Amino acid sequence: AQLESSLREAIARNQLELHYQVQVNHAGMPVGAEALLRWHHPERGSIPPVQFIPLAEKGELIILLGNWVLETACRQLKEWSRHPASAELTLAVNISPRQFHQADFVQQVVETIARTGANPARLKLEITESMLLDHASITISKMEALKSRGIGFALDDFGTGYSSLAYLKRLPLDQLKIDRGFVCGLQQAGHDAAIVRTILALAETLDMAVIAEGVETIEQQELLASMGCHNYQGYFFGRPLPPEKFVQHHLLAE
Ligand code: G
Ligand code: G
Ligand code: MN
Ligand code: NA
Repeated sequence: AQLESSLREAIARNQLELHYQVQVNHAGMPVGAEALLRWHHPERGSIPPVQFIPLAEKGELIILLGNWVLETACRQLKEWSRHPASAELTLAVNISPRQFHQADFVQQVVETIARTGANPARLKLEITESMLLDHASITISKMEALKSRGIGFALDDFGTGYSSLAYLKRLPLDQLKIDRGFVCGLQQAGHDAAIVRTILALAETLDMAVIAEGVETIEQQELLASMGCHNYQGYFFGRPLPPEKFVQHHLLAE
């Protein structure tokens, strides 16, 4: 409860910030970013999202937080659109289940895009398997309403949940994100390499793009490339960075 009231304050007092982690293509060129929330607490320093997002998700606070994230991300997209080096980047935003299941979620997204002038074709919403299990037909119609306006969808942490293939086929997804747990285990004996191959084959069948998360070494990147995965995100390519550093480090270098 203590944390909850200070989180409310954090939103009001500008203690929140989005950091951006680069996503690269086969040539290592930046093609997009994932927005990741950071909280700079005046006394407690930097509080990682795992310590406050699950808490916010228990109540209405996640709606406030989610709207702040969406608004900030869309403003960032608008800002990037002004400069040739960043104009083509896509921006992935994590959407919590509770936020997605709000009756006016589609309207919120559409209004935020209109208000900020962001290009919807550059916005990607990251959802997770767990939120797809209930209310299938409403979920699909919401996704389709947003897709018809150009917004993309990525399925985060893919492989860790329980989506049936039949269900996955019905969803208008653009991209599967291979969970970093599988990338981490790629070089060890075990099933992770086989799972990654299966995800890649599945994505091809369903005509979805794939990105591997949590790529930390060149060996992992090369293995993934040899399996046919050509988009990557992870510390090997860059940590999440505040907006100015993201541009300096990834777009203005060389
Ligand atoms: O940035 P970090 O690796 O610490 O993120 C930890 C977790 O918090 C991840 O599961 C990530 O998806 C989640 N997360 C980070 N930023 C956001 C956000 O803006 N909204 C939501 N709903 N989750 C986020
Ligand atoms: O659940 P989600 O995929 O949204 O979480 C992304 C989280 O993964 C972020 O908190 C980010 O900081 C973290 N992350 C990004 N790249 C790497 C990586 O290469 N290794 C590890 N261990 N974590 C990473
Ligand atoms: Mn994510
Ligand atoms: Na993930």
